[in-house]
Amino acid sequence: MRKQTFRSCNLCEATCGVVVETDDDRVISVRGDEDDPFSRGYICPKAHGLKEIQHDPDRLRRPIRRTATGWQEISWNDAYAEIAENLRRISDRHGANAVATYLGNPTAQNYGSLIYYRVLARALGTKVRFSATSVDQLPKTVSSCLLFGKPLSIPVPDVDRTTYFLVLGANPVVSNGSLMTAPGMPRRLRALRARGGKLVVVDPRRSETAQIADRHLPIRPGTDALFLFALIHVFFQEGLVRFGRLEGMVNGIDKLRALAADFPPELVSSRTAIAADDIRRVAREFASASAAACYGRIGTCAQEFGSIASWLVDAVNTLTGNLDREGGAMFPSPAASLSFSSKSRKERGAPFGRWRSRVRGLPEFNGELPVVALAEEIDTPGQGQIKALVTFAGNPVLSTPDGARLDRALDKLEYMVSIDIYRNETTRHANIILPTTWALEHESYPFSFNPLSVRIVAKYSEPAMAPEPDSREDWQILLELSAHLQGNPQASIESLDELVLGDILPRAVGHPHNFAPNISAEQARAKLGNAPGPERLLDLMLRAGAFGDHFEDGGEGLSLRRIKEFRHGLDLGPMVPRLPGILATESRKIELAPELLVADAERLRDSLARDDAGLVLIGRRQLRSNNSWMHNVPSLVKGRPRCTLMINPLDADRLTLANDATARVTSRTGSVVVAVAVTDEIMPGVVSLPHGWGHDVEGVQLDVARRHAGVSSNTLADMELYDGLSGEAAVNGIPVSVEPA
Ligand SMILES: Nc1nc2c(c(=O)[nH]1)N[C@H]1C(S)=C(S)[C@@H](COP(=O)(O)OP(=O)(O)OC[C@H]3O[C@@H](n4cnc5c(=O)[nH]c(N)nc54)[C@H](O)[C@@H]3O)O[C@H]1N2
Ligand SMILES: Nc1nc2c(c(=O)[nH]1)N[C@H]1C(S)=C(S)[C@@H](COP(=O)(O)OP(=O)(O)OC[C@H]3O[C@@H](n4cnc5c(=O)[nH]c(N)nc54)[C@H](O)[C@@H]3O)O[C@H]1N2
Ligand code: SF4
Ligand SMILES: [Mo]
Repeated sequence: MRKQTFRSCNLCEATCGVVVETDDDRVISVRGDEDDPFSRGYICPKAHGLKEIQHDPDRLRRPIRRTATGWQEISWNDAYAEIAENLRRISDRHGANAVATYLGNPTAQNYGSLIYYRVLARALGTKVRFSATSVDQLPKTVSSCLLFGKPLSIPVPDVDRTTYFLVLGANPVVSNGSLMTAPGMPRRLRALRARGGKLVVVDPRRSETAQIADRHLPIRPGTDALFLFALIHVFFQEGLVRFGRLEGMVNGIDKLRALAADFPPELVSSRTAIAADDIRRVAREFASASAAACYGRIGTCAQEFGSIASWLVDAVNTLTGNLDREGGAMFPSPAASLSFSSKSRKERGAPFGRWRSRVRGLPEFNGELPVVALAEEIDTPGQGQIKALVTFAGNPVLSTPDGARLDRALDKLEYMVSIDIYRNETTRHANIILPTTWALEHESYPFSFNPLSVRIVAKYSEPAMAPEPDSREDWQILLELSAHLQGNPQASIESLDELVLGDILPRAVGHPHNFAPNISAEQARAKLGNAPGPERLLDLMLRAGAFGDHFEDGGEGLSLRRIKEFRHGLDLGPMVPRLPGILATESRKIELAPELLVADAERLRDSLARDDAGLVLIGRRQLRSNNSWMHNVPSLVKGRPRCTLMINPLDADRLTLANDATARVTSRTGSVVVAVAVTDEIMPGVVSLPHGWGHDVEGVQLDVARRHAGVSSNTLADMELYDGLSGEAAVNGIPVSVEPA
């Protein structure tokens, strides 16, 4: 039977509304939903991947086990039993921390994964956990924690109302926005300019976003912190500091002024490659704009000074009174989240460095180690060595530094399990792969992205089709596997899920600080029904949330039932101010000069003396890629090969490299041979290679991707290169040499 389902695309953070047309279990088409109030019809080419992945013959549908004679399908129960036996054996012999976990990016797209992953982590009892966070937004979470008290209190640019948008190290025209959920970025940026606003892009490459900007300032990779300090220097020097309504909410102003005094534009200009006059001009324009927002993303995070740059982005917004104001950078108000109070609870210090990694002593943050420590924790013998690994929706072999070393390290594991829909460069090392249902087969809600969304929205996506027989959703796998690990394989999903609900409920209602103070956990429980799974938790989060019905019968507020009525999504308006309630620092103030960051500025000062003779490598996202894992979708890889090395004509001439020639690119860790694209898009001294390619390896089941293999830029990324404070991998600014191949 033909039907239309209205959903949010779950492939990136933009959450575009899509109309999925199906005929029973065939997907006929995926198109943009004109009636989605948030995205208004916008989609990107990746959305078609929703259809093609559904029908991809390479996608896994049953658990498979690696044997001496190849991969074999096995039953769910046999798979769970074997995994539990092996992980328990290893943990009994070597301790629970010999079993590590790695959580990949798509888990953020699936609220069931995120919530139920905690159950698995608890069942494993390990503290050795990694994720894609430390090649992504870790510095931003660290700085947010230090400035505002919570890792996820991340200011988001109010792109629809700003009049001056200063973008560093982000390419939202291609990435569609990150830590800024705003579907249809190209349209929103055009609208900004149409209303007389300005877009200024700071990027070593004239990116697709820079191409539609009023001004593009090419910057030497890794020097954003210097540029930002210079802006702050000018704010203080020229009397441009204005706190506005933030007056009285800010600590550390004098300390920041003193630090910025060391970084005048004239001093940082040669290192950043940005003229001092340009820096002063941006500072004046930013400070005098009616509403300005400074925003940094991967280029400011996944680099050597990621934490300082992330801090200073917020400092620039704060010093000019643009934090928490319309058109500035604001704290979103999620309709559904696991925080159930309007006022944040005071935190006692940052959850940072409470313990360290075994081999190099890298600090944990929020219970997680940086991924630059993963391979060495596996391949370095000794007490506490990782012997087993569970990966969940991650492909660290292609997505994290020195993928080749990690690839070899995975071979040394005693046991590995992957929860994943493909047998790819990482999961081919697993002993067992457990596949989850594909997005269209289960419901979804952009739970991770409500707290980063430029408008207050709520949209539930119903499944577009029934799951295939004998398949499992992520949350079911996580619960069932946990039950096996705990030696209780017979436990019912209902009883297991009751425990999950029982964990969350008492925090959600019944306390004076809750949105729903007057209802008890028991009363709320009775109103939530008996069907286990993430939907029930979503109902709880919506009802007990800021906009919820608070379990009042006939109440106007949100509940799952209510948002299901809005099939195209519900829009509750733009972001609203949240200060000071959202502050969770001990002082209940914005900490503009936290000690850890101030101390790290010493490292930045030393960098001023560096000579910048050699070439450095940066990354680049592409519209038809999604990190490493959508290259098996034929419509996304057709056409000319895209895994090319961009190089400036001046450098190409010097190295006698013509357009389309092949070059060997070498870093401390490895080398790749790749076709060259000579273009003045990229500044001299910098080369750019997209990540997520390099599919031509034995043992993967990726027929299309293998034929469009490309090379992995993370062969060149180095685990010795990281942000000195947070441990975030510096996959941008890698010293390389390039020669004709
Ligand atoms: N050089 C360089 N490296 C980078 C970056 C960069 O800019 N430059 N960017 C970094 C960033 S920001 C990120 S987020 C990371 C990503 O790092 P990872 O998350 O480790 O890698 P992905 O390529 O996103 O791989 C996602 C995996 O999830 C699987 N998957 C997809 N959908 C599902 C699902 O529904 N269920 C399950 N169980 N599995 C699924 C895919 O098959 C794939 O194995 O890469 C980082 N690496
Ligand atoms: N099409 C597509 N969309 C995606 C993804 C994808 O793979 N493909 N991935 C998704 C994910 S997981 C994420 S995290 C987001 C990322 O979203 P973005 O951060 O917007 O995406 P990037 O293209 O990585 O943009 C980084 C920019 O930083 C520049 N850059 C590199 N080094 C430096 C530096 O040192 N300083 C400055 N100022 N700039 C620098 C690069 O040239 C590049 O233009 O995108 C998401 N959306
Ligand atoms: S921009 Fe992101 S959410 Fe929108 S259609 Fe493309 S992949 Fe999907
Ligand atoms: Mo990411």
